Amino acid sequence: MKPMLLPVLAVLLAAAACSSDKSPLHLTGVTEVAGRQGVATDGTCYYVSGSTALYKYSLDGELLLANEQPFAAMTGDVNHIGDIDVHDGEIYAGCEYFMDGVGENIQVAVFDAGTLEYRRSIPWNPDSGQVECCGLAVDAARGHVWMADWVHGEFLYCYDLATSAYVGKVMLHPVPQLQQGICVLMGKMLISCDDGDAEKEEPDHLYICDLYKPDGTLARDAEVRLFRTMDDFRRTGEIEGLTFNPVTGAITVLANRGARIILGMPKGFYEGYDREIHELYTYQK
Ligand SMILES: [Ca+2]
Ligand SMILES: [Ca+2]
Repeated sequence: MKPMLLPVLAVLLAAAACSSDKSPLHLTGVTEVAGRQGVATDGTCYYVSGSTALYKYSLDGELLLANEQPFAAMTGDVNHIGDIDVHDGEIYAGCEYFMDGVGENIQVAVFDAGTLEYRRSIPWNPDSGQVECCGLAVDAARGHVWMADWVHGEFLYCYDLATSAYVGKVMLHPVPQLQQGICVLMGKMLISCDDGDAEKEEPDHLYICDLYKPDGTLARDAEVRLFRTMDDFRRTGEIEGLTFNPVTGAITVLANRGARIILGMPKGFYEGYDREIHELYTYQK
């Protein structure tokens, strides 16, 4: 185990052992960004996804680079990016053509983290049953990349990082509703869910589960537990992607506020807002 991962593991284990009210994670900073979908960090900068764009920020929140034509070099129709991850100098982005409640041409699109240019894709296996990709996570230690499904959230779907082969899926119990982002560390999966209704000022939540058996193979089922109630956003809204900082052990979550989103459709703004604000909330033990 790398020494730098020890504080990260300590955060995970301590937080998982606590109820949401006793979570040891506290808010250390809020940074406004341009994207509304996902976030990833390698400890040196933040990568942020909008629905149709990728951005690179310094850890202080300075915009360093943008790619607002990320689909130009990709094969087939693509119109949506969900949550993202970063691994070994590359951004992994859950991409698809989303229309009428289902995704087509679902893929893990890989971009150069230095230039934000498209490199290649891991295609989805339609026979897996997955019909949408809201987010993904790279488990570098196990050589896997996982995809989550906003429409049918019963399963998480696993692909081989080296060969792109479909490995299998793990069933979630209970099923987290309206998943948005996922993030893996030490075989545990954190899941962000937009399950609080902003109309009723309900907070959204993070959940945690184990995806592997002790022998390292995929579990058939995973028990999902509440990790944290996100009741400290500046206004209730839409939680999106999330990431770990592998250097500091901080958890960063992207959240949107201000826009009224009813059944997934924008319906104007809440009082005091004339636009939707996208922010990174960072938490540390
Ligand atoms: Ca999303
Ligand atoms: Ca919400």
